[in-house]
Amino acid sequence: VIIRRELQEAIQENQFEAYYQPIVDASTGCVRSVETLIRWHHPNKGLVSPGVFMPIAEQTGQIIAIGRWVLERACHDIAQLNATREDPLVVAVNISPMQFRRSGFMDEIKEALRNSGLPPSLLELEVTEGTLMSNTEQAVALLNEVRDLGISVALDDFGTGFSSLSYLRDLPISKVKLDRLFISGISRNVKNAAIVQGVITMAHHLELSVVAEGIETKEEQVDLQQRHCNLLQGFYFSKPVPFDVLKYLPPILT
Ligand code: G
Ligand code: G
Ligand code: NA
Ligand code: MN
Repeated sequence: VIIRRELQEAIQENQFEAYYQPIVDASTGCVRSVETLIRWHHPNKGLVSPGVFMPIAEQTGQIIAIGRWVLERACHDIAQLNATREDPLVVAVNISPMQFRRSGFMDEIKEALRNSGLPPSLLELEVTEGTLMSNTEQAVALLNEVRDLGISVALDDFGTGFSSLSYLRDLPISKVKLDRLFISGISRNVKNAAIVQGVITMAHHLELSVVAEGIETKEEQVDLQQRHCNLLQGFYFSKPVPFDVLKYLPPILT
């Protein structure tokens, strides 16, 4: 098992690495943004998935230090990459529930932007329904503050948690990320297709853009394009890659 001490060492000895997964414009294949996904190079166990250690870090509170590291790293990397690009990339960072609820969170964001020089309009926060559920009033206030800074917010894993349609109506978000649970094999599953089409139509009427996660095949890409989904993400275009690989990815992925 992974224990607190190992995570403490990981934090102190810089065993984490930020990977980035491209998100493309559905109609052009242009890479518009990247989602930051943390990886842990464990000294003996090799690469450990965040699905394994992030829940533990959330319990121990170590998520705060790890989350701050990710935010700093992601802003720094993408600001650096943007200096070499014509069209700047947006960088999306996953925010855990505890991170989001903590009082120092806004200051951490401002600090990361200041340190990196990344414009706020190029930062996007990914939060899940669960993160917003616990304290809606406080969540709305914080999301407003984030938006006032010019940072955008995406509702992640949409449809898998305790989805509430009032979130789509009331929260100052700009994007909905459809969980890959609904995308996988969409052309053979009429129920998934119905849900996906419904969410896309509804989101567009609410002036939200839609990202389909977990695109793994050409068939899924074409299906989502035909449904006018705005953005696509998944192994079909690229797996999450280290920064040194991201730098050399082609600007269009089709
Ligand atoms: O990349 P993937 O297996 O590898 O990620 C597994 C889970 O870990 C996903 O739910 C993802 O949102 C989460 N995750 C990955 N990186 C981060 C991060 O930097 N912060 C938070 N809070 N979660 C992350
Ligand atoms: O919870 P969140 O949506 O942040 O998690 C993203 C997770 O999805 C990461 O673990 C990432 O590696 C994974 N992922 C990204 N694209 C694909 C895909 O096309 N197929 C599968 N199976 N997983 C994917
Ligand atoms: Na995410
Ligand atoms: Mn997701």
